[in-house]
Formats: sequence, structure tokens, C-alpha cells
Amino acid sequence: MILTDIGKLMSSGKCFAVTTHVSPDGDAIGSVLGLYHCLTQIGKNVDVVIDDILPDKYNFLAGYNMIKKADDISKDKKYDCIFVLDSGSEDRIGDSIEIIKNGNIIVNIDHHITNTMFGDINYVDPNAASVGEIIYQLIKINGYDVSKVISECLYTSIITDTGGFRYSNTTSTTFNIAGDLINSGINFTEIANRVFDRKTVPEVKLLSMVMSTLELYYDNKVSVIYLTEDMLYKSGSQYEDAESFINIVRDIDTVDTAIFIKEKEKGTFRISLRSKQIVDVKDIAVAFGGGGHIRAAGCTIVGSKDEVRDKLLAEVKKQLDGIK
Ligand SMILES: [Mn+2]
Repeated sequence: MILTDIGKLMSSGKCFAVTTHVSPDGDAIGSVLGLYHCLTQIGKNVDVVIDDILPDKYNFLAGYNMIKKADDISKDKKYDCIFVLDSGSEDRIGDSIEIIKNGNIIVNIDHHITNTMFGDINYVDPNAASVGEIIYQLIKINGYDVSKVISECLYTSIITDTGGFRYSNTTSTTFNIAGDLINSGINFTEIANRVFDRKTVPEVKLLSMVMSTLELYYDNKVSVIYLTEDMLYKSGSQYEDAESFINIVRDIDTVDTAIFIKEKEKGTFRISLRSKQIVDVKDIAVAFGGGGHIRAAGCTIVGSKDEVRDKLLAEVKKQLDGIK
């Protein structure tokens, strides 16, 4: 019902903006570009706005090069409708918040259970493994064409957020949608290779620096790694290059919970959390003002590196001990 209401807005409006969260991942970029292509195919005027550096590895997606920064958009530009995708709250979209003030209607489409329902229309499905799945349903239900370029974008979304169909959020619906996308003739092997396998020299240098910081706690059940600004400088890499590193230390056989502490600026740390079975990392992220999913979440904490780590470990221990 909500998806058909959103479809009516898509057909009646003329000028749209589509945005997503800072530190954009494959789901964010794939879903905004998928929706962008659908809207342009039906003759609409669309700005895609992401207020951050884009990871190079998604540059194979059609439309990547026309993604704008919030600064590129005139403050007076008005939109019939603004889509905010994959963002649990308004403050996740950085300076794009300035753009969404110019929207007649804000449509919030997301799959984070912690979503704050900030839109005029909210479609939040925590059972969807990726926002790419929801955009697929939105396009299909309203009778629009899921073209090959759209399929490439949405397939990228889906494999990113399901870890290539391996995470527990994967459902039969995920496979059905992916199957339909494959039928459009996309090169899914190449997409998986781009998303998961290809690495640059600076990225591998950064990987070796970050992995050398590995610390283990509580009988090796918790792993912690660190990223500093200095490492980015020395390796010549970008912050986004470290996106997947946490998976490596989550994969350690004894580990349930992995913590990645990334210095954003002096005294401010962006935290990524992953778990396998025991710890609900969403609860930990929420305790520090962040959000996410049960097995993957994030937050920002101010303090010294050691203070930040100790605060996080204390919260993880409560859950490991069954206190929470
Ligand atoms: Mn997502």
C-alpha cells in the first residue's frame, strides 16, 4: 500500500532528489542509483546527493559520476519529492539535511529497525536484507521496468548487505529478487569481484597496518582493531578503503563480537560493530547514540582511543555475561 502511494508520487512529481547516509556502502550507492535510473527512465529530473567521499570500487555503476555533494546543489532548488534511503535517522545524511529542507515530501525508505521515522512517508522493512530489495519491490509493484542498469545497481546493494548471500538476514525473497535481477543479463561474477575481491595497493597497505593493531579480549571472544588518520596518510588510502576490514576479525573462529575503532578526527571515533551469535550489537550502538542491525551496527564516540575501547568492551561484557 505504502509502496503504491510512493509510486503515485513518482509518476506525478517532476523534480526529485535521492540521498543516503555518509560513509556510503554498496547498499546505499546501489539503491540510490537504482532509484535514480528508474526515475530518469520515466522522464523525471533527478539529483542524487551524497555528502561524502564515494568508495572508488563502485565506480563501475552507471550514474556513479553524476552523484553530487550537498554543496553542489543551489540552496533555492525545490523538489517535489526527496527520497532518503538506507538511513536510520536524519543525522546520518550529513549536509544533505540542507537539501531535504527543500523537499515538498520526504520519503524515508529503510531497513534499519532503529529508524526514527523522520519522513512524511516512511517505508521501513527490517525484514528486508538490503534497501536494494525494497527498491526492487517499489519498482515492480508500480509496474516500472527493472532494466539491466537498475539490476546492476540493486544486485550490488543486495550482495553488499548480505555478504554475498551469506549473512543471516538473507531470505528466500532475497534469492528470488537476485534471480530476477540476474535474468536481466547482468554480469554478476564481475559485480561480486568488484564488490568483494578487488583491492588497490594502498588498501592492502592499510590492511596490514590495521591488522597489526589486533587485540583480543574475554577468552578471544571479542576482537578489536584500530584505524588512525596517520595510517591513512602513510598508506595513501581513503577512510572508505577500510570498510570491509572488520569482517576479517569477525571471522576469527573464537570471536563472537568484532569492534573497529576508526579515528574520524582527533578525539572522535567512528565505531563499527559486528557479531555472530551472542551479542546484539545494535543495543551497544544505541547505547552510544548510534543504530543498526542485530549483527551489524555503528556509532560515534568522543574520547581517547583507550577510553572508547573500554566503554565498548564494558557494554559487550554485560551481554556476554548475560546481564543484559
Ligand atoms: Mn543497508
